[in-house]
Amino acid sequence: MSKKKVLVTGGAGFIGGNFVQYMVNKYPEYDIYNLDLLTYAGDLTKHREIENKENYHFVKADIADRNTILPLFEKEQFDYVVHFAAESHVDRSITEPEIFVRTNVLGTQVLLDAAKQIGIKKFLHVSTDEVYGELDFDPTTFFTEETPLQPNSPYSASKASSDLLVRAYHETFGLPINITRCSNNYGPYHFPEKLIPLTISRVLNDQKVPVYGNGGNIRDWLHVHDHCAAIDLVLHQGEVGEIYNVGGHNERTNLEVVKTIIKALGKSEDLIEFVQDRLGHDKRYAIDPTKLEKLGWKPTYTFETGIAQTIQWYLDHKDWWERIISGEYKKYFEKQYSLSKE
Ligand code: NAD
Ligand code: TDX
Repeated sequence: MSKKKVLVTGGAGFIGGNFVQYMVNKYPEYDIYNLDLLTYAGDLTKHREIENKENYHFVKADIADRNTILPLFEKEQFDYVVHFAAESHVDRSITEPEIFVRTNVLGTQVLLDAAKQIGIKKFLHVSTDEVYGELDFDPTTFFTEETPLQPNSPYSASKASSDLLVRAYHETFGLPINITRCSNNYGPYHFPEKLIPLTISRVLNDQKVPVYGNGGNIRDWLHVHDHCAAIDLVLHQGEVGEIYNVGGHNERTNLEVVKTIIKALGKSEDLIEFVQDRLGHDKRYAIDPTKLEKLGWKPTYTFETGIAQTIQWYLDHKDWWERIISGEYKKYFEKQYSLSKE
């Protein structure tokens, strides 16, 4: 019997990269194809330990390039698609929205056409809780799969648009799909433009940490390894056409997150600098994961165990993030933030 072929888009990024490693190691009987354009957020050095394995393959391609994607699907006849590739940073979507529409909306539509053309067994679209908009600070309210879509940033609007296209390909063409919507991920290989790795890397370098507004906005944190297990479960056991929220009841204010990291690294809270708030900054995200739990998912990390593991990982992999925060990232950082003297 021939091996099952799984196409993972965005497998050089943060979550897709962790998922590729998880799948290559867990399923030697599958061929895992990592398709990635290698934008600023893509990096293949993270795959040194798996890159020579027989069941790992890399394809450099743009998901929005129909002339490449359609023939690739015809040639490889993938069984499953797990779609992570996206522009993922909210702040960048505020300064440069256009690329978010091209990659997240058009790119998803090209993949859907390709998947339809070859009769894919399952198209799993990785989305975000940000498509639901924001919650207020009432701790008894949560996003469920029934919460109406009300995206507030160009990023979340582009993700919601892609979700609707995925749903429409299921309704119109019977494409076997799932959509997962997860809360904020953190863990190994998180790109240091995002709050947690940005804080760890800057605190380790005794640099100021920019906190937007008063730091009171709340995010629900999910360790990336728990997210990978959730996607594996939905891919294999998710009911076709269904949406599953992924989150682990780990709500923290941004200020709590930053202070936790500073304390763990034995540094001073004087490193915190309150800066101008993000435009349209969503107040609070919080996921109700009951539907996924009924399918059999349970997170293995609490925020405390997960953040300790993550901080240790950044201490052990300084070479990885130091290389990233030199180069193009430096220019981005200077443009995005104006901080007092470092
Ligand atoms: P990331 O920015 O770290 O990685 C994105 C990857 O996609 C990169 O490797 C990049 O090179 C690739 N890519 C970008 N444009 C491409 C294109 N046109 N063609 C092919 N590849 C392209 O993102 P992430 O944080 O790993 O997020 C992965 C997915 O999960 C995204 O769809 C995001 O919306 C979703 N998500 C992320 C989080 C989070 O907390 N990071 C939470 C919820 C949902
Ligand atoms: O410098 C900062 N200071 C700050 O206070 C940055 C980068 C962020 N923040 C705040 C904004 C948010 O309230 O921290 C919180 C987390 O910010 P990000 O790490 O940028 O994540 P967020 O905007 O919540 O979006 C993330 O989770 C949902 C991912 O980047 C998205 O791809 C995902 O869909």
